[in-house]
Amino acid sequence: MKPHLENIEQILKEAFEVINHAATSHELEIVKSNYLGKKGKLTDLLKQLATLDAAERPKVGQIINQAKEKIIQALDERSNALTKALVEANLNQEAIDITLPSRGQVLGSSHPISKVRRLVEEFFVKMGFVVVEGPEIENEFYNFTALNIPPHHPARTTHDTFYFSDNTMLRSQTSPVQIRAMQKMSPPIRIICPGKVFRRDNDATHAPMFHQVEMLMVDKNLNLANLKWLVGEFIKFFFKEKIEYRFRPSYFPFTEPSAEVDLKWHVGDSWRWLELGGCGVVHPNVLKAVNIDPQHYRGLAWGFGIDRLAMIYYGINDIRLFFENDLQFLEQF
Ligand code: 2NL
Repeated sequence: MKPHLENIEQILKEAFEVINHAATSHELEIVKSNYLGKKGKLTDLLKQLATLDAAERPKVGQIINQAKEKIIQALDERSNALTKALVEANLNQEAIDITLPSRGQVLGSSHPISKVRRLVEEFFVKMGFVVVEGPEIENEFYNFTALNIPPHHPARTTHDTFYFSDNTMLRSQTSPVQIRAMQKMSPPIRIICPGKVFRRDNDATHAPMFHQVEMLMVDKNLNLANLKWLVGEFIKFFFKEKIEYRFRPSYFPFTEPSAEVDLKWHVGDSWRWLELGGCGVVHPNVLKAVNIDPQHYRGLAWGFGIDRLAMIYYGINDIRLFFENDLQFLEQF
């Protein structure tokens, strides 16, 4: 069959029709191959040029090539239109409706230990004390020796204290902070030292890391009555009610005399004496260790657990609840 010009017109018309109806780039690929591929309709016509007279060949060849160009152009245009439509459809789908109501934000809250610590600090700051912090990794001198804790005291053993090496450990109380403070300040001193302390203990009432706050004042003419009054004022402030409390004689290497502070606390319908912490008059050896003359100055000290205070205050019977980070527990405060 010879290539006729009418055939070319017919093929072109048909090609434009299918190109403009192609809905995907895949369909366009098929159309392209049907017309311009190895066995495509225009390719067929070009192959048949050989059957024409030599005089006709250039003219018909040119017309076929022009038709080819037109088809390529139509394919390009359709392809661009399809891409553009696809992009627009995607944009519409991905559009964010900024007028929709938001899901709201879940606000966090302070940890009960932080709340209690802040309340303790509030009381002492109002009383003229300064809040002092210090390192959690300590050495033997600050953690034990300066506190008049003898060389073979059980508290010094690896059974009770976390050691890094012979002379480096996690502090087992916040007292080293007070030792450091007494080295830097001169009396009158009024400080409280809250922070984390570490002991090798782990059960419902003991955690290997817990929080302590220690009070220290150094001045002339201080005595045990001043200490007992301060403890009473603190209890009144903290529990917002008048609570009975008592000093029970006790022993610490760093205080003499020493006492344990008990609170008369309601448990259900009855009441019990609960231990709040220990206190005492600073031992002369402790003052000597920081070059304060015990002939002229006296120290009062008091240490209690923040976690324990929080347990009494909120009626919690397991200290581990504070450190599990269970939101259902924490959200109650
Ligand atoms: C307790 C007992 C206490 C102290 C801590 C202290 C500090 C210095 C000198 C003397 Cl620098 N004492 N601190 C005194 C008595 C008791 O804590 O059972 N805490 C939970």
